[in-house]
This record gives sequence, C-alpha cells and structure tokens, in this order.
Amino acid sequence: MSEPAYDLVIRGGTVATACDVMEADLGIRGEEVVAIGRQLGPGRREIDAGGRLVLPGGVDPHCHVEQLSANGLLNADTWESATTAAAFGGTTTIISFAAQHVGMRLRDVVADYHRRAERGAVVDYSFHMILADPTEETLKEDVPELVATGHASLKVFMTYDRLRVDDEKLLDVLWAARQNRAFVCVHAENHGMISWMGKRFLERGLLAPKYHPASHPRVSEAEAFDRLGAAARMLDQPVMVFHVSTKEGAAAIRRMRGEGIKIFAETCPQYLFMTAADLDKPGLDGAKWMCSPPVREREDQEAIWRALELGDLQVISSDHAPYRLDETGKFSAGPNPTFKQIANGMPGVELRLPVLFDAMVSKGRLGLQRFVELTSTAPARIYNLPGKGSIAVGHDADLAIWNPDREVTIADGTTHDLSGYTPYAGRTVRGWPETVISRGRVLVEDGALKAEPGSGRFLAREAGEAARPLGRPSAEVALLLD
Ligand code: DUC
Ligand code: ZN
Ligand code: ZN
Repeated sequence: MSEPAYDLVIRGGTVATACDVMEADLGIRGEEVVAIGRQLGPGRREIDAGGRLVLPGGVDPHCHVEQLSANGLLNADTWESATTAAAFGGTTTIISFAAQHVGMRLRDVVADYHRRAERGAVVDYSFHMILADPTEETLKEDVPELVATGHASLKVFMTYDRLRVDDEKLLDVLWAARQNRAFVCVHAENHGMISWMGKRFLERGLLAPKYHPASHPRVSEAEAFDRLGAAARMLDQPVMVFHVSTKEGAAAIRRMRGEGIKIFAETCPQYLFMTAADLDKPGLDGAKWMCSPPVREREDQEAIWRALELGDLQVISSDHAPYRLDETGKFSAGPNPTFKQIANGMPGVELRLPVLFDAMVSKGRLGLQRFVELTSTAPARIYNLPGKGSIAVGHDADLAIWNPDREVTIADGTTHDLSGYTPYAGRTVRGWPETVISRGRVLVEDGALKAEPGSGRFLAREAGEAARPLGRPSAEVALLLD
C-alpha cells in the first residue's frame, strides 16, 4: 500500500474565498494546502465537510492582548486566553500591540512582548508597535532595527493622556515610517474636544456610563481624521484609520480617498451592531459597552455598512480590549467610578466572525465573499501576511469549517477570553465555526481546544503594497529630500 498523498483531506465542503465559491476537497500536507479538487485521494486523516462552508481562517488585525493600556491597566487576557478565544471564533491570525508608554525603551517592550506571546499563543500572530514616546532614540535607533526584523507597522494615539502624540510628534512618526518603509495605524479622535466635554459632564454630576458617547462629540472623529489625512498627504505616508464609528468619519475617509490620499480604514462589529442606547442601563451595567470611540446611532451603522459596501472601509477588526467588571478591570477606580474612570474596551476577538457571519451571510448583507474579504483576505493583504487570508495551493492551511445552519444563543460564560462577559449576550446568531485549523493542525473540534499554548507562530512582516508611498510628498517637504 502506498502512503496517503495528504496528511489531511477536507472532503465535500463548499470552499469559499473572497473571489470564488466551489464544491471541492482540500488536500493538506504539512502546514500547507497542496491540492484543491474533486475526489482527491485519501489522507491520513479526513474531515467530512459535507453541508458546511470551508473558509479561510479569520485575520483579526486589531486585538489588545496582555497589553498595558491607556489607563495603565493590563488587559484581562493572557496570550493563551485571547488566542484560544480567537481560535474558537474561527480566527487563526491576530495582530496585537507591543505598547510603549512614556519612558519605556521600545526595543525592550517588543522583546518582552515576544516572550509573552511565545509562551501562550495558540494561533499565529504579528505585532503593531505603539509609539507613545517617539524620542530620537525610539525613531532613529529602535524603529529602524525593529522594522527590519519584521515589525513593519507603527500605531499612534491622537487621544488618551498617557499615550497621545501631538501633531508634531505625529509627523515625526509618519516621517520615520516613510524612511523605514512601515505602515502607520492611528486611533484618531480630537483629544481637546473629548477632554473639554468630559470635564463639563463631570462638573454637572453627569457621571454614568451613558454619558461616555456624548463626551466624544461626533465631530471629534472626523476632525482628527482630516488632520491625520492632511499629515499623511503632506509627507506622502500611507495610514490606516482604526475603528470608524460615525457617518461623518466614514464620509471624511471617502472624500480623502477621492482626493488621492493613501488612507485605509477599518470598523468593528460594535459600530455595526450596537448603539449609544446600549450604555443606558441601570447602575454601572453600561460599562460593558464602553469603548472608544463610542458606539453611536443607527444612522451611523447604516453609513458604515454603506462605506464597507463601497470599499471606503476595507477591514472589519474586533478591537478586542477585554476588562473584567471588577476592581482589576473596569472598576479599578473603586465601586463608584465616573465614566471617565472606567477602562475603555470590550471583548470581541471570539464573536467578531459569528456576529458578522450572521449579518452578512445568514441574513445576506453584502454576502459570503465580502464577509471573507473584510475579515480575512483584506487584512492579510493590507498588513502583508503572505500565505494568510485565502485558500490556495501553497497557502498555509488556516481554515474554519462553518456550519451555516447552526443557531447559537450567545450568553455570558460561553466565550473563552477572561473578561467574564460578552457584550453580545442574549443575541442569537445563525452560522458557527465548528472546526478550526491552523497550518494544518486542528485547533478546535467538537467544542474543544486541541492545540498547545505556545504553538502559534510569530509572523514577521515587511511593509506591503499598502504601506508604499504614492510618490513624492508635498513640494515643501520634498525640499527635505533633495
Ligand atoms: N479603545 C477601546 O475601546 N479599547 C482599546 C483601546 C481603544 O482605543
Ligand atoms: Zn483605538
Ligand atoms: Zn484598539
């Protein structure tokens, strides 16, 4: 008897990528897909995917994991818990943040983050480097060295007291990115407007979580997008705008892309499925839905769906940022915090794909291929993760096998991150990732995790096409180059 041609055959499923849907078997050898066809020969192991959809594993390029956040707290998750949650939700690659705070040496932050990830990760991962202290040493020594070793995206905040960079420092970071060929991701909100509003709410005794959305005035988003876009245009440095929440923000992105600025943008499920009314709950319960930028209104949801449809926004990430509802997390300032003292963020890495599958595939909004594109293919392409985000011969065998008919009612205690709650509790979704595979290894099957902590792999990234400048910066800045 000859050896089976494949280590694993996934047989009889409907295989879908961002551009094709086909009835096909997949043959996997080692870590790769080596055959896509009908009636493939036997594998050492076979999975019957009849009646199910075989999709590329999700790529979630915006997850806060074991990271020191804006308020100085560590997120609730470890690398092991966050990536386990990712795997259960059908996501096989995440990009998380090595976060420099003021006074920290960036290269030490990145080295420490590697140690944490190596110990725990069960899915593959890459890093963005948060620059909160873009000193000469950071920009001239650490950034070149770290970009050269596969950390080709920088992230900056335009708000948050501890993390934000001012306009001049923003230019420093964009310039360093241009000189070193790195991409730049930005949390863009107008800090002064948010701070001014927050103080006035507190003065008037308006302290509850429900005041959080109004304390981030709508204009604070579009204003920061425009300021960022102007800086990106001046230096000719491509940027990614994180978590678009308002219709004005989406319109600003559309306009700037129309003007020829190389600006990409993402949104997250919370901006598609939740509104400010979700924060209007008795006591502090609204804290579960507090994130920044805040969730907005129905018309914003519609505008963001439209922007996704038109391609103005290219990616849907989770912005997974888990905090427990206790003194270690959301209520670290005590039992009666003001909304300004409550950590911002919600868990999302696990349910990003199920809630989107339900809306996009089961209910039909934009459809299966756009679902794959927005949650897997586009993030893999924009962040330059070769071998991820699609199903093709020679690609990593990163796959999620979805039962499109399975209905699940989401409840607290059913997800695998360590926040202890889910903002989607009570919702029923149709479609569920039942078997999840990373580089040919079965990660999740029959509701159980099969992978060892530390089995995920770091994905060193160079900057890809998205990060390539268009040509020359503004005439004034060009003088610096001549
Ligand atoms: N906003 C959040 O809601 N969480 C993490 C960080 C951020 O900017
Ligand atoms: Zn952010
Ligand atoms: Zn974030």
